[in-house]
Amino acid sequence: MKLESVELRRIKLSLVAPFETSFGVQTERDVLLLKAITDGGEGWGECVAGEEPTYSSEYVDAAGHVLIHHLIPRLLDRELVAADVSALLHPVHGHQMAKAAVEMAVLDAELRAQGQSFGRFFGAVRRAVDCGVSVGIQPSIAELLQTVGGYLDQGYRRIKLKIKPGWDVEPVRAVRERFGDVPLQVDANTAYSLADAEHLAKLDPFGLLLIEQPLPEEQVLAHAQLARTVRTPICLDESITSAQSAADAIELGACRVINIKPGRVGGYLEARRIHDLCAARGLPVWMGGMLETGIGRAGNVAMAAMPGFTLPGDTSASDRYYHRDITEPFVLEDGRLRVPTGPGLGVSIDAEYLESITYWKSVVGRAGSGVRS
Ligand code: OSB
Ligand code: MG
Repeated sequence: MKLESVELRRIKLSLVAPFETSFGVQTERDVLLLKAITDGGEGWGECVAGEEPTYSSEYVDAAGHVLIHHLIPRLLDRELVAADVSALLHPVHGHQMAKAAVEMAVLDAELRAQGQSFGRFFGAVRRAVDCGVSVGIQPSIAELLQTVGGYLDQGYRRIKLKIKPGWDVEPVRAVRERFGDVPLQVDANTAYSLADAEHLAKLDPFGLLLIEQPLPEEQVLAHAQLARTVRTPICLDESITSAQSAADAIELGACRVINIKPGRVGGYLEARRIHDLCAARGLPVWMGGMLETGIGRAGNVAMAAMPGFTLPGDTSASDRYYHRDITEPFVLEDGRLRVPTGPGLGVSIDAEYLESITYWKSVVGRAGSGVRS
């Protein structure tokens, strides 16, 4: 297959409610989307980088820049398949989210051309995946209980509470008291230090499924040390940026569970390697989320149907994020989302709506005669 050009666009989508984490509050998403134009048809990719470099060092302006100037030019006008992309991009350090977006677009084009779905390509073993929901930090315990109750009424099978110092033990206690033994976990997004070990151990009596990324991303060994004081299983998110870092973290005893986000690790193919590695080591994995539109959600839901994804993911329904998605909406059915079965991502883009929320576009490659923006 030959990649002839890539169309990049930025869209703005308001979130249905503000989403607060230990690193900030988000009220809208500014999403970078890619359309790969190949000699065998088109494919779509979504970049999960946020507007600011607060979850990781990546951010959407930088992702756009590195794609236009350093990544896409290495892929244009040569015979390639999606499996070649990461090796061709290897000389560029880092920028996993940008790399993941272009690999995804090429993979979608390839699978659409073959008439094969992402699910079939990944070896999906279920037609629908169990869904959890990530609940942001709330202004009060009362509002937290109302929000969690609403999601449970909708059928979500697992609740994840965002925590930070000052908002941790009390919200967990309140949710346990009100909602009993609902599957519950927490995510600190790196907000603690090893000195907080005794404090975090106060979460142990609540029988949480896991505590996600309590310490800074580079402090992998400290997570192993934390695990000597805290009995709740530690799950890593930010620290895992590749299959190599996953293997190292497991070997060190830094985590018993891994949150797989294809964007964070450089793409679906590397994410699949992490799934396989964890399956071989007996670690459960689950599909993370980055507030994706229907494009990213389609790929994530397909991958979450692989056998090792034994815990519910942060793969929530479209209406948990957006009033109107850019694809047909993903709808919760009995706490699950159905895995798309059509070719490639298996979703169609609402072109007219997409155009109406696009505020920037650029084409790299033949159709754009170089870089245009
Ligand atoms: O840490 O998992 C995280 C959203 C943005 C950035 C980081 C994270 C999250 C979420 C939301 O928790 C997951 C989702 O519903 O997409
Ligand atoms: Mg997380």
